Amino acid sequence: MLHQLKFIVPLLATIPVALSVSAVTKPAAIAQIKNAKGEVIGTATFAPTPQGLKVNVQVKGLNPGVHMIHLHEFGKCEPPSFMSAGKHFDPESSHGKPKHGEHGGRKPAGDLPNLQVQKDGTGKLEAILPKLTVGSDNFSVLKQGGTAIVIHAGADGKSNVPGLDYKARIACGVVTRS
Ligand SMILES: [Cu+2]
Repeated sequence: MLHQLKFIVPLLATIPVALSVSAVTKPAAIAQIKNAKGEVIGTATFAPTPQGLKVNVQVKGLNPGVHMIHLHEFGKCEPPSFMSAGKHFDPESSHGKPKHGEHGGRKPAGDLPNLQVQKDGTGKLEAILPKLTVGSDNFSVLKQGGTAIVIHAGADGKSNVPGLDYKARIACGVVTRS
């Protein structure tokens, strides 16, 4: 028994090192973002870092202005409304209902900072979502049922798309393992 342990203990000690190296280098998930016509207008990539899940978004062909962008709770993007993606991805909400407002004053774990789209229709965003993962847990963007990244018509009550409410969904991408 003691003889066997001598081999097992050094083996266990090397595992955390191997895990942390692969976590930094691998972009583990990707989403192809499509508009309501089904055209690909950008991508989002997801890479685990020691600080959390790093999200990189690149889009083109959108109306200039400030747009809300979030991860939503289902990996389903059915145009043109994209309501199939469900509500915001908020894995902490299962631990009790919010008391005030939409999320009880707390930001859902899958909410990103607003996306600024330039005059030429392109936009870029890099952000870290500290609570999210690419594992098999409830906080994973690859959880059972999936998640989707959704871009809205505007932000802060102001729409950039004539005829659409600022909350309307104008683009959506299902997050998949890369
Ligand atoms: Cu949203």
